[in-house]
Amino acid sequence: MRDERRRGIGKCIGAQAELVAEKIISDGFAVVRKVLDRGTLLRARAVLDAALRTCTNNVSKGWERGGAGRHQVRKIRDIALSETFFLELAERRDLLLPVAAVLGGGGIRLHTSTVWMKPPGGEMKPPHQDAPHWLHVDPPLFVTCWVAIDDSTCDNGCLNFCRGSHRWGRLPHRRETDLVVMDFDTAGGVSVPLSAGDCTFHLGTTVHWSGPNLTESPRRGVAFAYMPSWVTIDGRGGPPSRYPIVGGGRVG
Ligand SMILES: O=C(O)CCC(=O)C(=O)O
Repeated sequence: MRDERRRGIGKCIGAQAELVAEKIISDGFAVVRKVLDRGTLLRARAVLDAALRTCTNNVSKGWERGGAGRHQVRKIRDIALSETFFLELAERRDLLLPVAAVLGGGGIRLHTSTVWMKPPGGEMKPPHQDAPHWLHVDPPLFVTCWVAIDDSTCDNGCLNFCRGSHRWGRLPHRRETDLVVMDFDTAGGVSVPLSAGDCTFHLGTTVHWSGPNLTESPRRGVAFAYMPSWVTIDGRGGPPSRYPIVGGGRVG
């Protein structure tokens, strides 16, 4: 696997958003460094710690090997609906500009906001595309931005992407604990370690996965899936999401 440690595009503003968008469209994913500063990261961790103490809704637990050897929180769904801090993060211009450059004019709507906790002993998230999770959304135009809240390394389960896989369309998946792409070989994947505060963008059809967390610390990241505001729930009409439009009209 190739290591993308040194390949990210610097702070993403203005014209650089176009470069990031070109990379997303050509490779299916892109890396942007140093999006969140230290103060914002500390706040993100504090908000998450508090949320974990109080919230029981939207929390998905999984059996994680190692560590305490018991069920631990794997992910928190819809964090931006319960925590304003995360909604404001999802609305940041430096995140929205590349998304808007890929998805085209008009408004951008948040579709999901998920904190991936990957606790010590956290297991591999198997190879999948995001679009097959949301078959009811038509058309399936998604860009996901994954922001590292902790350093994300090969040892603690950083993301991996299959470059070019976004051109293969929606692939057949089978249901295990998670949806998994059928007959997929991860050998050609690109590992993307991130420092806390860096982020990646990927398309709804880009195959991606994350490794197990072999360390004693959590590897937390928040994923915002965006789509154009005009897409609908297939056959039912109406907005497909409980989220507000985060980038109204033209983002810029
Ligand atoms: O954070 C992870 O381990 C998996 C994230 C992921 O699959 C996603 O954001 O689509």
